[in-house]
Amino acid sequence: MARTAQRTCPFCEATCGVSLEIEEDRIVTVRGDDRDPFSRGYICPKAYGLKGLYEDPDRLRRPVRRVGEGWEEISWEEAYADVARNLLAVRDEHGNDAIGMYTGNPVVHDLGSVLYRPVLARALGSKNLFNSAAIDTLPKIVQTGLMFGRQFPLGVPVPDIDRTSYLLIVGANPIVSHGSLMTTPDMPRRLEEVQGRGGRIVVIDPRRTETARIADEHHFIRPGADAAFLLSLVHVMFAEGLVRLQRAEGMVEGLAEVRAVASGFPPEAVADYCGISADDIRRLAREFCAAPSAACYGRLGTCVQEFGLLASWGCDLVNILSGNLDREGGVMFTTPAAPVDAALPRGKGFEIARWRSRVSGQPEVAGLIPSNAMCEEMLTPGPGQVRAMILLATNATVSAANSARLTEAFAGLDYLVCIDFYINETTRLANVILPPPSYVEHSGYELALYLLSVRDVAKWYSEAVPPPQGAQQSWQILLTLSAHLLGMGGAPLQMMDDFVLRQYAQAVAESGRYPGLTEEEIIEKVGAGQGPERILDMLLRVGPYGDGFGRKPGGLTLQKVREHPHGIDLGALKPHLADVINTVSGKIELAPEPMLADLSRLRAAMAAPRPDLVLIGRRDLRSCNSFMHNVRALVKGRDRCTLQMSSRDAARVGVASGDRVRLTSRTGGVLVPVEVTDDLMPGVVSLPHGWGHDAPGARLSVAAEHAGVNTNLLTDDRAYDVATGTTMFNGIPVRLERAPA
Ligand SMILES: Nc1nc2c(c(=O)[nH]1)N[C@H]1C(S)=C(S)[C@@H](COP(=O)(O)OP(=O)(O)OC[C@H]3O[C@@H](n4cnc5c(=O)[nH]c(N)nc54)[C@H](O)[C@@H]3O)O[C@H]1N2
Ligand SMILES: Nc1nc2c(c(=O)[nH]1)N[C@H]1C(S)=C(S)[C@@H](COP(=O)(O)OP(=O)(O)OC[C@H]3O[C@@H](n4cnc5c(=O)[nH]c(N)nc54)[C@H](O)[C@@H]3O)O[C@H]1N2
Ligand code: SF4
Ligand SMILES: [Mo]
Repeated sequence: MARTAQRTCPFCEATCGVSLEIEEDRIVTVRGDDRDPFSRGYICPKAYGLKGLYEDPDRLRRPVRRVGEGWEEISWEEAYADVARNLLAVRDEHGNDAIGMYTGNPVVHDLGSVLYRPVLARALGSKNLFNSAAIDTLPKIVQTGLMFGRQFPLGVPVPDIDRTSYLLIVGANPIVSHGSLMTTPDMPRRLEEVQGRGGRIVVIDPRRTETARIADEHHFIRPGADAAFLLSLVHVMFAEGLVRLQRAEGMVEGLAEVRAVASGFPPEAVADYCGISADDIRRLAREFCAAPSAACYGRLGTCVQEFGLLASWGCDLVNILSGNLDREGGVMFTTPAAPVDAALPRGKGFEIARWRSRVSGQPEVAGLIPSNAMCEEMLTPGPGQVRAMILLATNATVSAANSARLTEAFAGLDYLVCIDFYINETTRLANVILPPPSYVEHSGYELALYLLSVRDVAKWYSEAVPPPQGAQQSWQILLTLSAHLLGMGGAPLQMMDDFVLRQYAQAVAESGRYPGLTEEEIIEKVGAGQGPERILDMLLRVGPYGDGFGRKPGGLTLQKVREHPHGIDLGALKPHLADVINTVSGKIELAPEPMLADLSRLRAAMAAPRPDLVLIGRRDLRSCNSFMHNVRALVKGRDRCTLQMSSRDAARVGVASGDRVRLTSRTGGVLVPVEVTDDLMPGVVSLPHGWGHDAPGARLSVAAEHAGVNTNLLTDDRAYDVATGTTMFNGIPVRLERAPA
């Protein structure tokens, strides 16, 4: 008997609704869910990966332990005992900081990991916590934290894409990535609708991207020059009297400082450095300010580069000073149905560098150490050296900078445990791998992504297919490890879980959202159960649309959300600036000290000689970072792991499409085929990340046939945005030569 199951697609941040047709426990079809009010039936080819991953014979179903060059399957009891014994031994001998943890990108889609990773982090009590947000988002975390005083991501304003009349996209490629820090299903159609309403889309990118192709206007920019470009827009806004604060009127601090800074960035002074003419910069500033509503949106191109903090700052200065903050069609703060901040400690302001990393003194940000410091923390001997790691859903030796050194570091650990379902380039180095079931085998809610959603929505999905007998869901894995680290390895999981629920309930009660709401009342009303559902129910009920535990009859509960398997639309973004601002001054801080302090570095770079050739990244519609290349339907066809370069650079080096070149940087080299295209700015070459599936000992039979090369052999753990410690994935100086025949 065929049945259908609905869920959201977990392969990017867009949260498209998917409808799966299932017979017995076989997935027959994967379709866009036409009844999902948010995604309106749209899906991209990656959604098919739900079936591909589920069926993949290479995917682990049971824990494995490394024995010599091979692996043995072990029971969950044995696996937990092995991990506990070894981690505790490291901790007993070397202290808490000797165990590090690194959390990768897929965790954001797994409610169990979102809610129970913090439990494990607390149980570890280590300073060495790393995270893929510390790879792709630190500048945004710091910038919005300092300006708006909110913990990430609650202070990130998202473009109101459904109502905007002008979208300035700086260093993002939403036609392919489908958006990031802007949860937007059905992205291609939503962008088309901007233009359909008579709006304009302008793209600033060193590559003429798929988004640039559909845009009204595209300008190449030299990698890393965005901060100067954006400050120059601000310059024009002041110089021409275009500054209008609108909703932010009376709510800003530091306007005079920003004016003084911007006065140093007239278009004529930045044009050559950026590669955009002074006339164009002036015109763009005027058009942005003249539009009825406009949003400046920057993503990876403005974050993982030399001046990530300043570029992220520049984007929001443009938004605020043009009167587009908190404006319909501008950039707005969300009102998520399940507000995680209800369970966070309340305090004013945002601090960075409450401690620094041991070896190179990288600043702590939101409890995390920048990921580029991970290598040196493992490799540098001395008290506090990381000797064991927990890797949760990351293929770090492919996704983080300086892969060769990172591989050496992981291989040299006393113990490595990976929570992952593939034996890939990274997990092959593990002692034990603990596999959660595949996506279709668990239930969930896109808690984290709905915090950044361009409409307020709520959608719960149930398991589409039952997990195999004895499988452990992520939350169970994380909670069991936490119990062992807390010396409660023998305790029943229910007891541990009740304890976790109580902690969340206590935080919610103390948040004061509902005076009189106590921890006891919450615990009683969420009822019996286990795992993430009780915590989610609690957050929904205290959220802006919730039933307030009976105080707002008819409001949302998890039960009510469950009754709408296609999802519930809770409307467009709503202005509420005053509720969001949480700085110590109570105002938007336009000119925080870390930004001002970093300007001298920018000025020095503007005056310095420039490298002849720099490397940037590239995303592909059918890849999701590194982990879907073992799904045949998503890798067949022509080789995507090519080095794109302009015809001018190709002529200079004397290469043509199809030739192999040797590309080298400070850290390493790769041999890669060239693809000549005038979509690249001269002086810039582009290689996608997530490839290089030829590592010995990995078990990815399909991916190995399309191995490609690992671009992070070239990226450099010592090249980072100094203000935040963020790895520069874009703008790495490289050399190019023809490969010997
Ligand atoms: N040069 C360069 N490098 C980059 C980037 C770039 O633009 N350029 N982008 C960076 C960015 S933005 C990011 S976010 C990172 C991403 O890098 P990572 O966070 O390392 O993500 P993936 O490479 O996708 O690897 C995900 C891992 O999680 C496993 N996995 C998948 N789903 C699950 C699950 O549900 N549970 C568990 N436990 N495991 C799962 C997969 O098998 C795989 O091992 O890469 C970064 N690396
Ligand atoms: N299909 C697909 N979708 C994905 C992913 C994927 O791997 N595949 N990954 C997901 C993840 S983890 C993330 S974080 C998001 C990222 O989402 P996006 O940021 O939209 O994705 P990118 O393709 O990295 O876009 C960055 C753009 O910046 C440009 N760029 C590089 N350097 C500079 C610079 O110095 N200045 C400017 N202005 N531009 C520059 C690049 O050419 C590129 O077009 O995508 C998510 N969605
Ligand atoms: S756009 Fe993203 S969420 Fe939507 S189907 Fe594609 S990968 Fe999945
Ligand atoms: Mo990312």
